[in-house]
Amino acid sequence: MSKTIYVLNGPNLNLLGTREPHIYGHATLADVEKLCADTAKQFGLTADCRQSNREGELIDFIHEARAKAAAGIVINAGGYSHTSIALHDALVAAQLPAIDVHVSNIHAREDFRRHSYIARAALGSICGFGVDGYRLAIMGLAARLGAAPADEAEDTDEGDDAGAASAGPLTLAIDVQGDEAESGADAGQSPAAPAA
Ligand code: DHK
Repeated sequence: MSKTIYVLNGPNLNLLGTREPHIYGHATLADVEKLCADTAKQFGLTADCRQSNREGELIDFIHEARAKAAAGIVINAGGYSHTSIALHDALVAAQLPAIDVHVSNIHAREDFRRHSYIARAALGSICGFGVDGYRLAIMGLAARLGAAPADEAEDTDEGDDAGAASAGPLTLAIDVQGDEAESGADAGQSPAAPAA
């Protein structure tokens, strides 16, 4: 299995840190990409981070993830989340576990932000946790993939692994996934299956 997670950011997310900081916070896209790389590394995974302001290029990234049989996709499609049937279709075609991420709480904002085409093609959605949502998305994917935290798997005490993700939530995520018979997490759906 590939150990690469594609982390895709859509339009205007290159402006993170300076764009409406009261909504999107002060962390930059570079901060987000480092957070993703550090979190993925904790699970023995690699984050391949891309950003584009163009819908077609985002679709090409999803096709690339499909062609390379990536482990999964974390995607914040920005404004395209609310408009793009083409991105939805690309994710369905990819048949990879995908997580729909939004920095802001899209349900507490304008009505037009409340619907996400991406969410319909995703394993799950995370919004409202600021850029920490990317970390939570990777943790969720790792749990679904059965990827153990590197410090548990290798029992090492590496100083540089003491990044944003702490042992407690990681352990919880793995425990939840391990209890899937009761939680219904695999209730007959493929990982990328749209919600009913
Ligand atoms: C980012 C955007 O650019 C908006 O168009 C979405 C999303 C919300 C976010 O919260 O990350 O509506």
